[in-house]
Amino acid sequence: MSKYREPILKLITDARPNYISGQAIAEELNISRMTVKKVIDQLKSEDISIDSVHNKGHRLNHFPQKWHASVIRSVLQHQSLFQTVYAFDSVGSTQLEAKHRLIEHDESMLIISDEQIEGRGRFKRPWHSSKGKGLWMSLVLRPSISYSMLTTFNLFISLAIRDAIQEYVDEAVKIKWPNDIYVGEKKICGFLTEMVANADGIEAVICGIGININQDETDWDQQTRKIATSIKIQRSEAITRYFFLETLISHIQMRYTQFLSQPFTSIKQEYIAASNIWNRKLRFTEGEQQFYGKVIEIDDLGFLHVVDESGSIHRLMSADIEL
Ligand code: BT5
Repeated sequence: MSKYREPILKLITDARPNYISGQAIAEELNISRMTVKKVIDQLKSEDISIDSVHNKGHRLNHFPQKWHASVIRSVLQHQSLFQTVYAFDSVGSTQLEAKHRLIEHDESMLIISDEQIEGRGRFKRPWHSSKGKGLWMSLVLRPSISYSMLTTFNLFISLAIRDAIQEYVDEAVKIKWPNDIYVGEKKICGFLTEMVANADGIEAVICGIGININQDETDWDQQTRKIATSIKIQRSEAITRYFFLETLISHIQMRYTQFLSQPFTSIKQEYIAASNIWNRKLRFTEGEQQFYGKVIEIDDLGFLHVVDESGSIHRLMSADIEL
């Protein structure tokens, strides 16, 4: 594969919706027009639809079906959340890929894949990651913060994800504390945050996000069908994943900046209004312990206060909640 594949695809995506001439690409990259033509022919033989017109040049007709790092870089060129993008056709899990890359890199990264063979939720539960249908990604961030500050990270990020999905879905999108996003009684997104620390403090925060985008119910087994929904199911039409990614990253960037500079109390009312855990009896699992109860409040540090059936109060930092 030519080393000019990525830069040429980025230049063509940057020029969208206009054409860019072969001459302009050749000059920009200091290569021959013949090389440009060869690489563009190669791109066209993949899933990339490029319109080439004599005297005008080349134009990206529509976004590819698959993730391409250079197209992502072009679409997200104004963000400052991460420096490096890795896009894969298939991986075990983007979380694992992220962890492997931590050793070689010390910058922030976006790692995304069309498919995960072994996508994982919390406690190693399987995460259904059908090929080309969802958004399976891990964000590696490098905040200079203390351990104690990290407890509110999920709360800020969940608002970002909720807001992004809400831009695409009419029905109310809600947060199920601490790390699920729901539409009605069905889960549209799950995410998890892992921390890598050394003696000096937090080395990296790896946030793995799974969002169901273009799945139909038939993409899932009977069990998952009962509990999951997707943006396509909600809208009755598929969407362009690149546009959704752009929306999501801009919300995450905004909330991440907030997280670094403001306490949870600054978003607490917004968070409460966006949550679906109020005024209902829920089943809680925290470690070995299981009980039914009702949420009384979420405190200023993001802990959940729950009263169980015997009247005892539990203060939870994390738990599994069944609606
Ligand atoms: C989560 O775990 O909800 C976190 C999921 C994080 C997935 C992302 S994808 C990118 C990155 N790479 C990874 O390997 N993981 C992250 P948890 O709260 O444990 O929920 C898991 C449960 O959700 C499963 O036991 C199923 O019941 C359900 N589930 C599995 N796949 C689903 C899907 N696609 N949509 C909705 N629910 C699903």
